Amino acid sequence: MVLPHSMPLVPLPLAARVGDGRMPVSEAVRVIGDPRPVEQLITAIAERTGIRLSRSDRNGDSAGTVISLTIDPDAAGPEGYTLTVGESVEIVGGDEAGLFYGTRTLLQLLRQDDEGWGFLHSEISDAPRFERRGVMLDVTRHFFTVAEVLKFIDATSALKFNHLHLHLTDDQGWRIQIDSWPKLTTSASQTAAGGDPGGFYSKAEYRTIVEYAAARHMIVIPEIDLPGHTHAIGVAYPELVEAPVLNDGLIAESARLGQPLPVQGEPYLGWGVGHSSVRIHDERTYGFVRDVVREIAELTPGPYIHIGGDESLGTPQADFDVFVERATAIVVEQGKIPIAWHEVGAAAGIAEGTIGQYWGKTTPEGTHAEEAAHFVERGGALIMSPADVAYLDMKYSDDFPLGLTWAGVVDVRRAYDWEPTAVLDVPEAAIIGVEAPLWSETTRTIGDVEQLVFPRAAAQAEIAWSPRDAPERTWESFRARLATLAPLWETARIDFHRAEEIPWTDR
Ligand code: TNX
Repeated sequence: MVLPHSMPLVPLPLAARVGDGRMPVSEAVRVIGDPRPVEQLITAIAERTGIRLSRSDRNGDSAGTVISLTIDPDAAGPEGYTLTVGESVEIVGGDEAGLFYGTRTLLQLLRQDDEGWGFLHSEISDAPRFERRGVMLDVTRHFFTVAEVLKFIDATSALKFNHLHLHLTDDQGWRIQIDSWPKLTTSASQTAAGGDPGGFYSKAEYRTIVEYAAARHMIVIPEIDLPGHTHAIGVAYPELVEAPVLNDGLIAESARLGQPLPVQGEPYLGWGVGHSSVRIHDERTYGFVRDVVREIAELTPGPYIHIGGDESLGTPQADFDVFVERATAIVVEQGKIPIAWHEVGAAAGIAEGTIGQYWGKTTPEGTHAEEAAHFVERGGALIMSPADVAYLDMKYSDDFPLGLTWAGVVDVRRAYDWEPTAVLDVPEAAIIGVEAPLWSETTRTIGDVEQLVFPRAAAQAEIAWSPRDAPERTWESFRARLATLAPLWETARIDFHRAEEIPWTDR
């Protein structure tokens, strides 16, 4: 039997020895280092245990039991760290992010037994496999408040995710303030799927999210989905969009779900796709795109802007190609690197260096693999989000109350058992990492979101972070280690799904 606490770590570190002994936690333990990581760690330990450690500056007395936090680029690579728990705790980050990840590992080593709280003795040396480890939150089909997004950042950065992709615009609502086109928020933000209330982030609120994420070493990637998924733009500015194009799939699906069909200029409350498009042969459209991208770029310290590009089913291919070539060029002109869903790779002249996001299946269908490969030919790279394993909005089982099934039914094991470099026929180096998207058609509350995201996001975190060939990179090891996250998620009030596949522990 695998002892539940033999190594309570997810994602699996590069090299780790975790022993049976513990370093007891008490108010006498002092944390030494730079103010921000020290304060973050003290707060997290207090939330979990009720014990508030003291801080002392580096020049202070170093006698007694300490947790020391330092940075030394010679000790570990980017985002890497070393961690030792013995008489004291020493974490050395290769950089600030590495130090942060070392403290996230330490929080997983923090355990309660009959004698109280302690850190498990250990010796760890760690660094990520992929530079990109992302999650996506769709705040459009349903809107989530700033406080809810910050909680989501806490929970996902604890799994060492380093990018948060926000799907900010779609048919059901526009969620970000744009000063040059004010009706996007005064009018097109008010609704959500199923007639639920909408909402939007003011620029100040959006900056709060970006800064909170940055303090946890997460880069926010804003997505403005174009040229399709744009029905809401037409609620505010009818002159920018085409009349809805009703495809057979949309008509059948809407009838099955009892949802209304889109009507030009009126809010769309269903979740059918592929019916909307901006006007591709009207110069006003490009003025709009330029204004939006410029204002979003101003709000974005990170290097990327995502321009969508998925499911433009009613748009003729030649028009689609013209549009995405121009849209990717506008992102570059505003000083950012474009990211786009893989369909955009169909266009010959996308901006050089555009990053593609593959959301086809693990066995690619139709033209998906070719489209993805074209980003690499254009000097870009690929993020892997195969829908049949990495989509967090698929149901865990046929009878799970939340989620969709179009890409499959994805239990935790299925979410864990895939390899990012084995899906497409491109050089391994072109795969920069993994992103796990949560689409919010069926999630009306952040609790619903958490049910779908946790625990499966932990599987994607391990695929993105952990070495491919480590002996513990197995389903049996993962499920035993994953089980130990339950008390951490309980403390953080994360409404995770207690999947039956996992032998959950309570401390
Ligand atoms: C496909 S994935 C979509 C979204 C839906 C999602 C639901 C992608 C790029 N487009 O519009 O929300 O499926 O799983």
